[in-house]
Amino acid sequence: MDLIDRLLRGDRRALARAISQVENGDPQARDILRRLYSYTGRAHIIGVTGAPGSGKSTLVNALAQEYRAHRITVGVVAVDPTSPFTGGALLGDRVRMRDLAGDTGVFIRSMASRGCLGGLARTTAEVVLLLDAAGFQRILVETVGVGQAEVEIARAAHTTLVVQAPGMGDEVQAIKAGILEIADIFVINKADQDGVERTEAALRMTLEVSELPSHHGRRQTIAKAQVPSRDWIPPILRTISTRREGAAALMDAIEQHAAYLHESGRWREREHLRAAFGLQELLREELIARLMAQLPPELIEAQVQQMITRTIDPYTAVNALLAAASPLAAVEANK
Ligand SMILES: Nc1nc2c(ncn2[C@@H]2O[C@H](COP(=O)(O)OP(=O)(O)O)[C@@H](O)[C@H]2O)c(=O)[nH]1
Ligand SMILES: [Mg+2]
Repeated sequence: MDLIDRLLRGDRRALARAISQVENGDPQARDILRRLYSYTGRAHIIGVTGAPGSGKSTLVNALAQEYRAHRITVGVVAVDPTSPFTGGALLGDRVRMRDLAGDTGVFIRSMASRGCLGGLARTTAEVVLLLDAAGFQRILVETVGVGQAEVEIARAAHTTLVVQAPGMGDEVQAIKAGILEIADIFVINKADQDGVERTEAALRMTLEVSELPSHHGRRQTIAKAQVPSRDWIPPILRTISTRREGAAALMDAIEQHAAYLHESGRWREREHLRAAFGLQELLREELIARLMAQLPPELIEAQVQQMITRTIDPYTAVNALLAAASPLAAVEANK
């Protein structure tokens, strides 16, 4: 039986191998993803984002156990910026290993954020596809919550959890622009620690009067209460992940969000966005790769040299390179 068939039957070794191939940018990976794509689209993808140390890994572990208690299978992708590519698992991962060891209904993969060929967001999305094809019903994606790639990964989820912890400095600061807009559920973890009330109050205040851009380019202040009732209002939940407290309520909220997405038609909308975004990314990458394959490095260097001496401007340089590459590419995009 080949790798694809084994992976579709949930064979863990086949899945692990396919993931490695995706991470390493193996030429076979693309073929695997091509053949598996029609078997994907069944999993509920849940992004978990927040500052380092807020307890995301511990929370994911607690959630995974909660799902397993309900016989729901779980795949976990942890995007870890600190561990080296082949490196050792962090504390959170070791805790996960211990609690979930030997359970075939769980599959955990930590990925280093540096060294991924083809970009972190795409590699993560591809690993999620593999877990989806392997039949995992929920896929938890843990990211750090800083930087554009992290926001993109969270955006690729159906449901995004934003995790905060008390006593981690300026709470309002932690709720960065962009994070607020991607949050479907807020989790205040470490609810056993001092300052949990203050953290929640700060979060509520930010949510109640949140600034949203209007359609006319002006910024408009609207109260969340004015949002039509069919819309989802992100709940704020407290957890103590180290004791698994609040995990059941969090799982319920996630399931409610999935139900909301289906009933409101938003699931379809998100799938449409995900597909359109994925297509655009791939197209961009593919175009660049094909273009670079056609252009001699000396020609590019010559443009750079002329730019340095201000003999030409970058726009003219780009046009010259595109003209040299192919008749199709020579057509200026904005003419
Ligand atoms: N007191 C307390 N500590 C927690 C809780 N959740 C996680 N931690 C601890 O916080 C530290 C960081 O947790 P981790 O899950 O690795 O955070 P991450 O960096 O966001 O993934 C670890 O020492 C955890 O044991 C909690 O609910 N209460
Ligand atoms: Mg972690």
